[in-house]
Amino acid sequence: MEEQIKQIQKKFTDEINEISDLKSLTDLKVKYLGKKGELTIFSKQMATVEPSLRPVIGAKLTETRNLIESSIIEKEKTLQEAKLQKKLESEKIDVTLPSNKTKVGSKHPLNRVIEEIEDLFVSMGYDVVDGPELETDEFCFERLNLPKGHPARDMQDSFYITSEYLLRTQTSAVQARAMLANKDKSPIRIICPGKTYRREDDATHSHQFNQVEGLVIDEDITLAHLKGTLEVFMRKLLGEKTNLRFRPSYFPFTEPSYEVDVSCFKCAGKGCNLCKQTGWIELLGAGMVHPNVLKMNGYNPEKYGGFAFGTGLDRLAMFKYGITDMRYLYRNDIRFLSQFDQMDV
Ligand code: FA5
Repeated sequence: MEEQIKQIQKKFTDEINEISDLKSLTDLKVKYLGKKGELTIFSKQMATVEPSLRPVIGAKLTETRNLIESSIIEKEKTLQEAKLQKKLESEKIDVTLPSNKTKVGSKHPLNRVIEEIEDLFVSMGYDVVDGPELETDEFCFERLNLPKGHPARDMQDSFYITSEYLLRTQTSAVQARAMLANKDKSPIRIICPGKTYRREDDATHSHQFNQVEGLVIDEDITLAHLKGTLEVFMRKLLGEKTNLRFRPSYFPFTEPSYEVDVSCFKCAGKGCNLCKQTGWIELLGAGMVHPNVLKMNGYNPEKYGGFAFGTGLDRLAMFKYGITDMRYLYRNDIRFLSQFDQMDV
């Protein structure tokens, strides 16, 4: 019997050496130590063993059981460690690997133009101010010398929300706000970029567009100041060789008023399809602030004068970047927008 126990022990040792996973180890444990396990069955046969041999056989059985149990515990530990090691290996992150490049966007052409203009005017001592897009009839028209029923209101087709509120058609609405807000009626030097809205929609007109307004109020302001300012403005933005042409025009809030054209930068004024063979492109409305506007907004026209101008930023962006249809600026088409990426480098 002792010999048989030895055989079991040897068989167990051979088998455990072959095992490489935890499931097989559990099966092996059941095979030898389970209720019907090989060693358990042997223990149950102790009753048949001659009494004088029982202590020796019993001791041998216990010794073998202990050996099997400790071998299984030992093996289990080894297998658990190997499993953990394998898991760690598979989850290892190489922090030195190059990462996937995340595509970052770039500045929208309109924002580029706005920022450039803001930088320029701030460098000349102007403040950048803001006004509401949902504006009152009072500020968009009345305080700009355009009372209700004035025929010049027809020049701007508007989106009215109620009879008193509308989406502003021009950033000129900020002129009256700035004058009224300036309680001590001291000189003013501001620009106001912002969104404007009109009922228009074609390749060069959008229902939503952007304007920038300029307003200067001070003593002894003349047309020469306006011309000089607009020359600096356009030359910095469109190129040092840009020339300006002032044509008489009409705006109710300025007197005299002008449409200001810039020399076509594509043909340098010679005439091409962009400027419709004229050599000039219309870009701005401007003029000397009307005395009625000064008076209505608390400034004494005997003491103060001023100039104002307003230009469409979308059109400026189109000319600056050679964009052929204004609606591209609002379509959010990545193929269009990504062309401006390289300008950031
Ligand atoms: C005005 O809006 C005046 N407020 C400008 C002004 C300010 C004159 C201060 C005198 C003193 P006008 O309607 O011409 O003027 O518009 C000015 C510019 O806005 C135009 O030259 C054009 O560039 C742009 N613009 C006008 N309508 C649209 C539109 N629907 N889509 C895109 N740009 C437009």
